[in-house]
Amino acid sequence: MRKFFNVQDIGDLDKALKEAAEVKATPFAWQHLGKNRTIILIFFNSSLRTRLSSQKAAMNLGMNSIVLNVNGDSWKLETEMGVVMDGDKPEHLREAIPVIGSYCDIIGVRSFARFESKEFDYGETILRQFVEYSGKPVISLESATVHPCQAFADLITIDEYWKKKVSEGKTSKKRPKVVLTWAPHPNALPQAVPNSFAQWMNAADVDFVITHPHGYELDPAFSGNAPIEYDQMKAFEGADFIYAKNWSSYTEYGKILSKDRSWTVSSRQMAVTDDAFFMHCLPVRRNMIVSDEVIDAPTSIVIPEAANRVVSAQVVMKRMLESL
Ligand code: SN0
Repeated sequence: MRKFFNVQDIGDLDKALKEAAEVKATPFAWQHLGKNRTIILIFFNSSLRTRLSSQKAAMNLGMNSIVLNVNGDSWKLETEMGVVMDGDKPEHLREAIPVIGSYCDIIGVRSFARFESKEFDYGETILRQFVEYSGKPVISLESATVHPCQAFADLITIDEYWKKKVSEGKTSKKRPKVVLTWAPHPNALPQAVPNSFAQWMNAADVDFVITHPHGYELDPAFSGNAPIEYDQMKAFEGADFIYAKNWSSYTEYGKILSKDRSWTVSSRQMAVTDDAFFMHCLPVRRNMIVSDEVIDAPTSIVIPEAANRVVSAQVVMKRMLESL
């Protein structure tokens, strides 16, 4: 595997889920793969889970990891071509990327959408330069349009909890109903998490519904044919998994169109679900995205979901090491 951006990069999902279960059961069984190998994790933006779970996954595989916080402890990097570098950025990506590539075997990159230009963001301008100039396999650790390590961990979590629900005889459905719901937030957030979640759920064996206020339609390249239900209560009916997330508008790019707190996930909406599990990628703003009551309930699985970030990252790194 040379890159991990989209669901297609992981191939067959059943196979990937089986591999995830093996990695989870015996995390240290592939330490030989990472011996004398190094991953460099580059962060243009803040992180808690991605940084720690990626490092833990690398350690489980016997691999060294180096973390670089651009803007914090390195030179600020220029990302646009053809500019006169007379500002505050002493180094260009064009040199920095091949240098980073020469020090490692795999690269992970976090670079959020900047909302300065839709073309720059949706062209994945930064990530593509890493692919082009590093010569190394590249993992998106949430880039401008996607967060595949999160979506893979979400799929693993849904698979686990659905199997549990089926085995406990708590459902007679063939497939789980999974609902992605927009929820309010004070700031303009990227579409990367909902884009990837939609892309992965469209590829998975689930009934997938998206609900959001008008104007929050995602890029159809990611949302595909998933039904959009503008009535949140209707969307929640009979759901098995509620996946909450805020995002800013894609069509009115980067704009906040609503802060309507009636979209905050609370026991009012959860009451019409089929005793649904609550999910969120974290960090989550309590009582904006979700009420304390819902996130603190036994049906909230945000912590096991975050724990599975190690598993998804490890499967991806393992496959990359195997193909070196
Ligand atoms: C990021 C996002 O894409 O929405 C990362 C999620 C994994 N979230 C934030 O930036 C939240 C920041 C905030 O102010 O709550």
